[in-house]
Amino acid sequence: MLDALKDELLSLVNAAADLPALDEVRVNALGKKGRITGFMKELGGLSPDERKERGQALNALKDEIAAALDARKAELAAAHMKARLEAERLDVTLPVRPETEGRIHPITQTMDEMVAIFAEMGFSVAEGPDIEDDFHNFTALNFPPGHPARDMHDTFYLPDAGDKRMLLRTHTSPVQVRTMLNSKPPIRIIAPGRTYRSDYDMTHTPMFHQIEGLVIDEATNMGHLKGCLVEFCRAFFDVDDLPLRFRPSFFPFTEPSAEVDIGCLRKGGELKLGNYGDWLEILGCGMVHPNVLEACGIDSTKYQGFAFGMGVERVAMLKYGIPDLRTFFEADLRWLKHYGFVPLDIPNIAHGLTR
Ligand code: 2NM
Repeated sequence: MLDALKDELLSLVNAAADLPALDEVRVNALGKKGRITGFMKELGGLSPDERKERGQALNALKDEIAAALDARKAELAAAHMKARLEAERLDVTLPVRPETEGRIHPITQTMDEMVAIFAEMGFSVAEGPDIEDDFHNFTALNFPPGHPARDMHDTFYLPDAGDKRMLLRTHTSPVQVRTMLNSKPPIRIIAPGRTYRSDYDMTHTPMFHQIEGLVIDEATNMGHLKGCLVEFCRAFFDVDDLPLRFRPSFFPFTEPSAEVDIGCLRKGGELKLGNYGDWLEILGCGMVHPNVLEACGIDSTKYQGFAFGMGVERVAMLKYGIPDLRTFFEADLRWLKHYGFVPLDIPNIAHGLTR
């Protein structure tokens, strides 16, 4: 009688066409109200000898059916996977579809290009938090308490939350501060990222991007600063004889400080970069102030270095002829389609940085 049940259950197992059907077979045989379980429940009414013999036979049947269920389950799972792999087959060697709409934002593209140039010169990329404290954003950078330079930055302060007044970083310099505090010279880093100042008009947005650089070693001097920036500007703007002019300036965190202009020509509303006699301001730089080095745990009698910073939007507008700053942050898809970059065109020195 158990042989007949076994044959019936085995044929049901093998006839199950998919995983849900197989599970139904399992429940009907081995579940709480299953047929084998039903026979198990009847064991209590048998004599000890009968119970022993019948119990062994039922256990053997149960094991055999369970094994058959497992085997069929593996078979069905493999068949299911094979069918899916066939149905969802992809040819990864096909070219990208021409209707692909996604674009890299000009800000991202510009920062990628800058990073590629500085990486080639041996710089590493450093990052830090957008929410900073007074020490990393101002104090360590030689802004004295109450100094007007702090107001100059139109700082966004966060609601007071106890011991430390937090703010949105007004420049990426706190990243350099953190790098100096957490590592030893020689240091050669760039810090690209978002910065915030409470300012909104034709030429200012409350969130904008900066890229800053920092080099520190025992004999780093202003000649190195100049060579580095000349090399960068010529590569970035793709003008071989692009002249640079260093004008004395002031920043709390550098001494001496300079503003850098690049050569240009203004004619009929157009702007051309090159050696034409006119000048356009492009970045700020200087030798890191000894007070900054000391605040960041670096011995200013042994080490010196240079730093520089520039606005990414301004430089992107210049390079790609984008006339209006505010359009960067309007998320207008038609604008992005026009000024954006095709995703697979990733800049690197070998392919050329400009197109
Ligand atoms: C600029 C201009 C000049 C600068 C200085 C530092 C630090 F942390 F080393 F002191 N970081 N960035 C710096 C110097 C930034 O931006 C216009």
